[in-house]
Amino acid sequence: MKTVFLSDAHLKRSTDDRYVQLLRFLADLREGRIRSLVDAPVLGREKTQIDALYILGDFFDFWFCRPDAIHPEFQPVINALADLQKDGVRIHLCEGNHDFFLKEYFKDVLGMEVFEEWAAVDLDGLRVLVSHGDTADRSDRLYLMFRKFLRSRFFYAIQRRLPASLLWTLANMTSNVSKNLNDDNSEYLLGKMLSFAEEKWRENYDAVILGHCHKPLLRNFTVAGRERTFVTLGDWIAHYSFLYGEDKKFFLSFYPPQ
Ligand SMILES: [Mn+2]
Repeated sequence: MKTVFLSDAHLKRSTDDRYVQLLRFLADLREGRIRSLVDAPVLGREKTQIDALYILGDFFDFWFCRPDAIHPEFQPVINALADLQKDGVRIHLCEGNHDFFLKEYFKDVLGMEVFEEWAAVDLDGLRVLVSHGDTADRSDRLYLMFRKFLRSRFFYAIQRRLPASLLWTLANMTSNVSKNLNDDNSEYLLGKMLSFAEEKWRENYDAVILGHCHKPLLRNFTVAGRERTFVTLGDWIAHYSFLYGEDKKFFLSFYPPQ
């Protein structure tokens, strides 16, 4: 099983650098090119056709779209995902704190897999937990309540009654004022995520893969005689990072920007 994981592209405008780089990356995946340390020296081959792509949240900077009203800026990247899917790559999307209500389009229309918070995946016999990670800090009750409200039927009904163009404008405004993760904040989050992973080792997971904190990190631990892997995927804003998994091994990689 050859798998690529990424998160936190926060796509907004198709002319943004992160968006352009990501489209190039997806086109490379289609060609079987993974341009980074992953390829030739490590695995000894030139082409790597992947089996699955996991997008672990905040892929879009906002997502208030209906099957009949997709934000035009998102169409190029949606086409790129659909192309990969046509080639036989299974696309899995986890919702993030910026993009939710994804099922209606990605699952019901495009037939991709969508999960709202987390999923347990079997990768070559490894038990892997994948999630955006915004719920890893269980002590942040206020955030968890707000999250619940945003995903409630009530909020769903409200946003369905507003014209899509108005929602996009509002979403754009709120995402512009929402503060960026600073270093302290992201260190704190990382600590919470590691504790979350330790809990999961006790539930016999072999790997925990999260997004959200925007730090690219891979650490291996031996717990109860077994190797466990903890990964935070980084982002496509500053790092262009992704994780490649094959045959029970994980490689944290960086896409060379052009
Ligand atoms: Mn996030």
